[in-house]
Amino acid sequence: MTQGSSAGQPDFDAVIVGAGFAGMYMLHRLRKLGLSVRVFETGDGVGGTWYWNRYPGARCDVESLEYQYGFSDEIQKGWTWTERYAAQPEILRYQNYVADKLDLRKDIQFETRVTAAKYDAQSGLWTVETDKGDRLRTRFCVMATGCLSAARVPDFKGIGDFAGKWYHTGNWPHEGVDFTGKRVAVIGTGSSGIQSIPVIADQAAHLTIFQRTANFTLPAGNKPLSREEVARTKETLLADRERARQTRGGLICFDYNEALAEEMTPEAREKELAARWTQGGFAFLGAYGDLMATKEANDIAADFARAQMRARVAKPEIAEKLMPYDHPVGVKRLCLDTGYLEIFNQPNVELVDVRETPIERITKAGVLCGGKEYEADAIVFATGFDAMTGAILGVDITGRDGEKLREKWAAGPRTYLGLGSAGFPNLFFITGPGSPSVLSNMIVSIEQHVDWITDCISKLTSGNIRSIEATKDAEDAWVAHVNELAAESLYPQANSWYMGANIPSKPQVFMPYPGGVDVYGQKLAEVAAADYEGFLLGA
Ligand code: N01
Repeated sequence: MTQGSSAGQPDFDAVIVGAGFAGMYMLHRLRKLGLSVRVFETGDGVGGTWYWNRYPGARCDVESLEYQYGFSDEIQKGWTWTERYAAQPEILRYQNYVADKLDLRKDIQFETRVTAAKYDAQSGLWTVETDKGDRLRTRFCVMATGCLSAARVPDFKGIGDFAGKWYHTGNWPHEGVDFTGKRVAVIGTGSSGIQSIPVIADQAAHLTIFQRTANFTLPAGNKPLSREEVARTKETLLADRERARQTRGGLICFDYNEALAEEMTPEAREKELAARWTQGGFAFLGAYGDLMATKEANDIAADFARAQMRARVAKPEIAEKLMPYDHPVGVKRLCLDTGYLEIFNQPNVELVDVRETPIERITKAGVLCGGKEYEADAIVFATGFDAMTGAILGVDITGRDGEKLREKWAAGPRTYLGLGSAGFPNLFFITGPGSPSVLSNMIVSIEQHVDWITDCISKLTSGNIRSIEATKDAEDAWVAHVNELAAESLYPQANSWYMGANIPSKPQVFMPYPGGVDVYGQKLAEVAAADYEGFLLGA
């Protein structure tokens, strides 16, 4: 436990909250600057999202060869991915390999949750408190808390009455769960549900799936990577990463077709959609230039996707229930699955549409829905996260004038560039709301932010500048800009976690920046080159 040093003196130059991909790289960069750094991490190991999400079937939906750090040739050359889409255990092993390689753990305090951070304008220091009783001062505070890390179980009545065991996909027991011979209920059919359901269906005696929104899903096409593919990437990764930064999504595994839907013949469109559907992954959303921009263009792709999905389910009435009709394709996170729709052809699998018959409560024996009790020995909540803001606001953050971040963000997050918030000096968010984050390859966006924050802190320390803080004007303009871009897109047409719509009490604001990693990166560079225009530098 660390108790603060004498008044006015920091205990550490920087505190980083979280030891996932973002916190690990931030630690590495700040240490290289010669700063003293302490990382606090709730888990007992590194990994963040990949430490917690150990549910059966958990796998990344970005290809392994792109979902890795791109800052060190030595690190990437020393690691060999085995599958096109890495499973959670392999990603966690990779993160531990990086932690070993960079000797990161000596500066990480595990099993410690940061509970509060308060800025003192006089000393220019943050006081950080933890659930283990630490209380220390730091000059810089970096929230590397992840976008999808605050797991959320909905407020169902009666959970406490349930006689069996229940689990949340985002907080899965480390020892694993054996569902063999059990009656299992899964609530939620987003990415986590769609990945875990086929594995659970293989084990369970009976599986009941409670679906509120049918989702677009396409076969992941996972496969072992060939030696040649891996070897090729080892030669090109650093250049590939540079190219990825110049793309919309931080990915180079596919290109966007710039032609508009109406400029293509129906045959050419069909061919393009089919090729991208077979390729797997997010390539499908780049089949033509206006696929994510106009409803008419999107409808063509959505019809195509539904036809592909329908063909995988034997019974037409079940297939129909699994068809997403209420939102354009791609505006909720597109799901990649391995055998998801086919499991509805199994006799031990039952689908309950909770829009037709809402869940009334959890009972001692299972789930009461539409007046019928579905008995279960175990319930899996694949119900998602308090996304993007949940983990940040989980810490009681108090800024320069005593303002609470929770209050400031009560009507939705307010940041400049997703990096900082006015009134909260020297507080940085990695992939915060207002940045491309969840709409991109997270590793590319994490590196983009960590590099920018490192350069910024380096300039402050070398220039004896005490603090940096977003101005209110720049922040207001940025929030308005993000809202305008979102309004011009199809994103607001879905009740998605991008909009905060999965949490009844959450304000509905589109949170990520939808303008692309390339455009955003350009903006970051311009701001830094213009002496941090839009930020206030304190002497
Ligand atoms: O969570 P989700 P997730 N009653 O919010 C339903 C990333 N990720 O953990 O859509 C009944 O998407 C909810 O219904 P609805 C990825 O970015 C990546 O699956 O709100 N149902 C929905 O079906 C992803 O998008 C990977 O109507 C309720 C589900 O629960 C993000 O994490 C893998 C309900 C929640 O889906 C989150 O995915 C996994 C209620 N009260 C996750 N409340 C990969 O890389 C919620 N639901 C592959």
